Amino acid sequence: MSDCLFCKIIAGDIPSDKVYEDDDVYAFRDIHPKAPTHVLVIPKQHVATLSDCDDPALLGLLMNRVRTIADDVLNLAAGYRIVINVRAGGGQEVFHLHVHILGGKKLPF
Ligand code: DGP
Repeated sequence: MSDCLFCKIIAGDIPSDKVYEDDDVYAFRDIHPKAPTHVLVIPKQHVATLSDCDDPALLGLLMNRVRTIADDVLNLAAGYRIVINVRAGGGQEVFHLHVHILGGKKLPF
């Protein structure tokens, strides 16, 4: 989608600190980290919000990649948190589905 910030990051039109990429997903460090490790995992297919995605295969693939990236790429062996903000009321600011991975310290509830 031409006016989507995260689609522009995937395309390389906006620079990002990439940690992982394959045919289906792209992962990069959040520009405003809320933890020592804060990475966003996004599907390459443009989906605006979780509520817009009625595709079990895509959501399963996304979660599978999240665990692979957290455990095998970021080595968050002590544990981590995943967050998906849904729509403005849920705190979503960028309308391209993304999973936050937060870790690198003991996280408060
Ligand atoms: P959310 O509130 O769930 O929509 O989270 C959006 C996140 O995206 C927020 O934590 C900041 C991050 N972000 C926004 N713009 C950029 C950018 O240009 N580059 C990077 N790396 N992260 C961004």
